[in-house]
Amino acid sequence: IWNKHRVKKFNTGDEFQEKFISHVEWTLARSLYNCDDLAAYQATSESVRDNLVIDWNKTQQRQTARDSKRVYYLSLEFLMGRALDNAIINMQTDTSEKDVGETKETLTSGNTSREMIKNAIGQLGFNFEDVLEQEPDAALGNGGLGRLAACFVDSMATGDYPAWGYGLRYQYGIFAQKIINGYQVETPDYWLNFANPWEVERSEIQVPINFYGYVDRAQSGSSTLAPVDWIGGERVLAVAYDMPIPGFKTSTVNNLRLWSAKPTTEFDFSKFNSGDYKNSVEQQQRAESITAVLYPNDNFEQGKELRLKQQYFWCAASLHDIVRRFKKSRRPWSEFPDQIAIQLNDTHPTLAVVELQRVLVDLEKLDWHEAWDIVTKTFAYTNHTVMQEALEKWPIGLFGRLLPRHLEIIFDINWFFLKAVEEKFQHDVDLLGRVSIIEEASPERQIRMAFLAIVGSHKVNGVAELHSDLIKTTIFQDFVKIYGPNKFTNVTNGITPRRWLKQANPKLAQLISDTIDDRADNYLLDMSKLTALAKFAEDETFQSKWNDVKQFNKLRLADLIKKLNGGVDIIERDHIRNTLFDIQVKRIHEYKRQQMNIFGVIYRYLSMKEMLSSGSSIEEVAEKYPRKVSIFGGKSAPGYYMAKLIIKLINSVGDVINKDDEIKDLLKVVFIPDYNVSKAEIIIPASDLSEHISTAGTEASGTSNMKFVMNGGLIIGTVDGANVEITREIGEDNIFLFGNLSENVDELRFNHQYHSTKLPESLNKVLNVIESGAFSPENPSEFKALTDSVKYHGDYYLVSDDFDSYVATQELVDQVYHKDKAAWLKKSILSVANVGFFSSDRCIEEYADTIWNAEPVKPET
Ligand code: 26Q
Repeated sequence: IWNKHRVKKFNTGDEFQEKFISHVEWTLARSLYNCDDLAAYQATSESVRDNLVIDWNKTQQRQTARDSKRVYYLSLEFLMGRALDNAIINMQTDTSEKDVGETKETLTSGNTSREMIKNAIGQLGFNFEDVLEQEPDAALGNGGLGRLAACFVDSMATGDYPAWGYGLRYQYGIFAQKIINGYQVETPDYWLNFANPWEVERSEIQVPINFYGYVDRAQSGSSTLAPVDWIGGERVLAVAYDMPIPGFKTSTVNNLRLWSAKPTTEFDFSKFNSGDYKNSVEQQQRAESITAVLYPNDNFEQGKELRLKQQYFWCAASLHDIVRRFKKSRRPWSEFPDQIAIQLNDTHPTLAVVELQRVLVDLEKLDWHEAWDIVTKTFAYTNHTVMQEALEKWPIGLFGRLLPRHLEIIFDINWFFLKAVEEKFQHDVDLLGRVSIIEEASPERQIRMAFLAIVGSHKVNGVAELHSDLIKTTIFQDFVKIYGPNKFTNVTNGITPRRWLKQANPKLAQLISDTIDDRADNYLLDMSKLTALAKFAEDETFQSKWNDVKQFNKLRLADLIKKLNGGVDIIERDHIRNTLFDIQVKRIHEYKRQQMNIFGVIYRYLSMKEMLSSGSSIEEVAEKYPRKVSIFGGKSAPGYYMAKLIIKLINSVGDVINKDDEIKDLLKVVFIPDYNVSKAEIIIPASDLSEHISTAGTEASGTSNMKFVMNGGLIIGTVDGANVEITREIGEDNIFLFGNLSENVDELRFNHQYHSTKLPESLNKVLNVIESGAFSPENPSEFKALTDSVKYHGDYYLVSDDFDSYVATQELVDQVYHKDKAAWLKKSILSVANVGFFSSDRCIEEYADTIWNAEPVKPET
């Protein structure tokens, strides 16, 4: 009977419409007469989801039946963005050729899934793009690390890996940014305001999680390593919410499981009986605060108890789930690491290491060493930063109160680790203190989570070559000595070309598939196919088509900017074709040096004004400083004073420059509020030039650099993070590098500290003008903290050391862009031709081969 009534996928435009209407009428309980864009979005999503659900169930069945090694990606952040368009694109199921001319309206005709649904929705009276626009971003992340996790789950599904993501279902994702009087103002992200068609609540999967309480040694007697009981003092439930993760051109649909906190059904009867009903209920409700909000810090750690609670809640629930699934296989514990690989996305999930040890020793009664062997073979750790302020440390007082048993286990782990180190390096007296997981700090000892993650893992990787080298020679140097160099490895980051090329830039994707004769978009799975573009790099007709695509995307961004600016154009539309779009969008951070960018803009502006006042004509000015718009976007952590001041400075400079008629629209400054994934999809394809200008050695990898290159934008950048490998892949003629190298950073910083270094004349001029109040007449000292940082506080980010080479390189950019458009287009085409390495598919394959030892589970064809 089950077979007779089997649910069916829609496969044609007609069948889609039937589903759509049934969802409008039944699921949404609406009629066609009050079906607005939002309802159309919901009905479309429900319909597409129905197709996914069928494959999702099959995938889980298949992976269970095959019983091969599974991968779990633990990340506190998944910056997914929108799901609908991605799901539709990934629905392309086969590799058949697209019919040119006549579009076959079925899902099996290759490239047409998107067009098919677009047409079907059009016939129902809706505009496809408007419908897609209704979806709020799933913004459960801060920036690079969270978006990386999102690209990874996409690639893991696409590569048919049996892999799940585990994270938290925050009620509020990263805050929405408003700009009021030039200042960032944070407002809550109400992403769950309307029903979310992309999640399934698994209300039957509820894991009890304990906090606080005490350790009861009754069962262990005096022996230290024996199992003990942890009697928790507070208990909440973790409820699973699942999101389907479809692969591209495969029926594999993986799972992203996000945990949500809710009160237990147990009731505090002592309070209740004492008549304190209200208080008792209120305390229970507080459980929900654990998953209420994402911490909005990027690359900065703050030792807050609620954050630690989030981490444990999530690690304990995920591990419980993983162990439960393993136990169903009835295999011996020794096979756990053969069946399971767990990847730690930074140190945020390091408690999972401790929790697994606790489960094995205290609950499953394994011998300590046997358990520890299983643990270390299971986990691997990815580091994303070398910056001290981002390294997680927990004061043992706070930690021990919340997780008393885990603190004991950490001390034991540390004891065995140090003992082994001592045996091996008897002569090195300082070593033990340097590598101890417990830092002897005042006022209190702290747990160094990165060291715990290293000790608890069999592999540690950085995210770009330079970064992986740096961690081996700086923060983890001693551990290389202890474990040997093979424990430390590199996996250079990547991005998914489905979202960042096909979805964000349909025009370029179309031009590529036409040009390399790949109508079924197989290049999105094998990016080496893009090298076939190289032979058109100097072809005039092709260059002109390439340029038309860029022009289209620049207009699309100009439309967005106009909309955000209350319907008023900032960019001169008639001149867009010869306006250089210079873009820096990413989290605002001193190390990313948006301040250097805006100082450079000010310098350009002052130079233009000087030319004019010393008698040059506007044509002469335009010759030297051709048309350009500087576009910024990004959020500051709410408590990060300097970053917020940088935002204000950018907006204030924009206010002055944008209304200066004397320079005749030759220069504009735009700050796009509320930069997020869906805005990135519009912004990135529109760039001629993007800025990746971090102080050398500070940006672990960067991933937007890859996104810009994949969309035909050129880069101005420092020799930092993945810029190094981008240069190697696309060729040094095709990137504008400048600035000091990471090996000189320490010395330069030392000089600033101990000798009075002289500012370059150019930068001095800029800082003086800022201090004069030119951009803040009502408060001339408004930006003092920014100018003082360079002048008097050691210029930690080396703006003064890189400024002149930055300005000179910008002038070189102008000359190539405006004097030799063919050369520019050639660089752009060659960049895309050679960007293939940066597909996250390559990256996931490297993790699978060198760290997880996991194989794909292919759907039967
Ligand atoms: C830690 C403790 C408490 C609260 C917050 C945090 C926290 C949150 C987010 C610490 C760090 C982050 C995010 C870090 C991050 O995004 N790093 C970036 O990772 C990218 C992917 O590997 C790299 O490309 C970037 O270079 C790196 O900055």
